[in-house]
Amino acid sequence: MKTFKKKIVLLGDGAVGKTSLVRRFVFNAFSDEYIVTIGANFKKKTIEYPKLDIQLDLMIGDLIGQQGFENTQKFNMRGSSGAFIVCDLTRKDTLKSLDRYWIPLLKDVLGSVPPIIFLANKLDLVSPDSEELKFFRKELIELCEKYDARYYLTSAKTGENVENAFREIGIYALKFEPEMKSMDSIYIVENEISAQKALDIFKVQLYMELGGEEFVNPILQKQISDLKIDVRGNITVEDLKMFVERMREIERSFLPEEEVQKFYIKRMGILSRVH
Ligand code: G3D
Ligand code: MG
Repeated sequence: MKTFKKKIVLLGDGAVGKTSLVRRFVFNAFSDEYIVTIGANFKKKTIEYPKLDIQLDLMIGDLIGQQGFENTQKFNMRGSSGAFIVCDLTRKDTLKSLDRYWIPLLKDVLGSVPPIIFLANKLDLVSPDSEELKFFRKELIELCEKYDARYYLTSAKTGENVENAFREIGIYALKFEPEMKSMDSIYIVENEISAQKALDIFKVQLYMELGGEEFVNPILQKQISDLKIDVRGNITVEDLKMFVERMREIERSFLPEEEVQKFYIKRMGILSRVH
């Protein structure tokens, strides 16, 4: 049996059920031995396709809690060969961001639109003949035509269609090779940026400069909580200044001074654009 390895991501508004879908798929059908945490939000699961005589190690990225952090999202999408774009059947507004926000972002990062499956989740909460369901079906059919995609109505709660959807995206992912663009060519720093955007850029720079989320996230988390920065609410220029100073001190403990200064100057440059 030949083994392949692919990465996919789940995208969509907060609370549509991304984490629950991953949990349902990864923890339900296999024992814990198959679960390896790759990064903070990545899970791995092996899918077997006996008829094709292959198995697929699927890396599943759940872009949790990063709404508004566009560059972090782009960083996490890199190298993906497929995407689930998830909406919530109980909230019509969750359909809006699907093609307006998520698909352009995917295209930006991967060079072209990868195989997509739309998931309309929380099927257990809507009745089969409801208006909502009719509305969603109609919208989803249109989206699928536009992007040559498929859709599933799922429930992370009952498990309905969850495994089917993952098995299917796995097959599509085998056929797609993402472009590996450098992060510098992916993110653009405008002349005037918000404080949140600056923090988002700092995060991605740290990922690239210090080597990945697994190492960087705990460091970041600690500084953000020590400095009492409210990442979901109001980030101030003062917060960012403290953050930049602090990162300089931290980096001094493991990087040569030359590197430390280079990063510091880069961050101060970003900071000067915050309005
Ligand atoms: P997210 O990762 O997209 O942000 P979560 O979403 O997986 O954290 O789910 C958000 C909430 O929706 C959770 O409820 C979760 O239990 C619920 N949920 C997810 N999928 C389903 C589903 O298919 N059916 C139902 N009934 N609920 C679902 P809480 O209350 O924990 O915030
Ligand atoms: Mg989540």
